[in-house]
Amino acid sequence: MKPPPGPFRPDFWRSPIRGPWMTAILGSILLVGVTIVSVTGFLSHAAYEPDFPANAIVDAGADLPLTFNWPTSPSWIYALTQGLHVTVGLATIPFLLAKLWSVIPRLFTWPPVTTPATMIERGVIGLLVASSIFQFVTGTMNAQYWYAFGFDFVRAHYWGAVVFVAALFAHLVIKLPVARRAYRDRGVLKPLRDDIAGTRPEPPDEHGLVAREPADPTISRRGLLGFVGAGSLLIALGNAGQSLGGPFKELAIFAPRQEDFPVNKPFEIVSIPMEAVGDSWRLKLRGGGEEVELSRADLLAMDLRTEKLPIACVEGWASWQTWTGVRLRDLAALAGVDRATVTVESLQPGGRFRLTTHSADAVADERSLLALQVNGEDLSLDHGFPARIIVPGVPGVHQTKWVEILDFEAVEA
Ligand SMILES: Nc1nc2c(c(=O)[nH]1)N[C@H]1C(S)=C(S)[C@@H](COP(=O)(O)O)O[C@H]1N2
Ligand SMILES: [Mo]
Repeated sequence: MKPPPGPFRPDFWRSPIRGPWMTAILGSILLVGVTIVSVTGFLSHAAYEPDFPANAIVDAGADLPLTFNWPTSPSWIYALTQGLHVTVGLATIPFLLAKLWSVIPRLFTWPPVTTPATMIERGVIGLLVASSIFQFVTGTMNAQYWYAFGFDFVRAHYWGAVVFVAALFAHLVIKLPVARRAYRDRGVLKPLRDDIAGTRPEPPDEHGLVAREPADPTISRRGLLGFVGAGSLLIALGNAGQSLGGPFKELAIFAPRQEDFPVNKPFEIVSIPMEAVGDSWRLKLRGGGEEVELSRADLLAMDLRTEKLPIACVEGWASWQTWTGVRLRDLAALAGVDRATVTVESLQPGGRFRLTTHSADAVADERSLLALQVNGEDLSLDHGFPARIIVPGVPGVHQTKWVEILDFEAVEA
């Protein structure tokens, strides 16, 4: 069957550096990147547990598969895992594009399928390409605060990841022998020694990657990898600072949040009436016996603690501030319970973050605060006045602002 004209003709693709070795080396680098991104992504899911308030970081959820009590130490654990997820994710994009470039003639194979085996192989590739593009596009959009999708990002990105990992696994099983052969025949790094003048096409292959009628080289293989690697490094350097915080923030020229202490959701958009945060505000403690009500003055008269702790947002930024407030475990004791989880309810009338549950370990951690002040001053309305949660190590989504109710639930010690 004669292929249609254009890219379906094998002589259309002429790059002299396409071939199994080129694809293998790009795939190997990509594999390192997507492994880091996948592991940290699933960890983030376990830490975030988006099904508030049935939140898997509470002990009650610990018997579900893939859930565990996310640790509170070190306090920067989530800033690290999520910083890696976002930064490595973004820095992997140039390698993803280069890898797709290296195999693009395969997209136009004619006829598209010949045997049931090629049908399966191409189905796997289709899923892999579609899910990786979906993951990288939605992830980048989310980290850039561009919520243009008409679907729930958290769920879609999670299920996209499940499809991606499954397709990647199948792809590895199918393609590992091809990569190994390319490395065995060409050497793992040997082709990087050639300059442009010494760059020769790989020998003809049965996969159709090597050009039938190669053009003269305009870039060496190491030139291509250097170019892609430099792009990747630039993206990494321009973003990593947002997760490192402090002086490194200055370097985060590509990050959407340039300020030292970002506001995730400003007070004015969460529809909390001004009266609710005025003098009549009372914190309600539940769980033991009768409900306990405390004013801000009551709280400020308690044993106050000051801790320097980060807010680490799922979207990649982290911000270290010095918080002052009352320990959650002191409030649990006031409510009349000892070891307990706490479900936090915000004054915010709607939205995903109005309810959060923290594990008993988080409540017991002496650094976990109901914060009243930050950096020596009263919290601003945007940062959660009259009171907010600050728990070390957890994602920012659990650092509930404008707290109204702390509902403790005793657990077996
Ligand atoms: N009630 C409420 N609390 C909230 C949020 C929210 O939307 N509503 N956003 C959370 C998220 S996603 C983050 S990252 C932090 C950001 O805190 P900041 O605005 O003080 O920096 O607040 C958390 N607490
Ligand atoms: Mo966040």
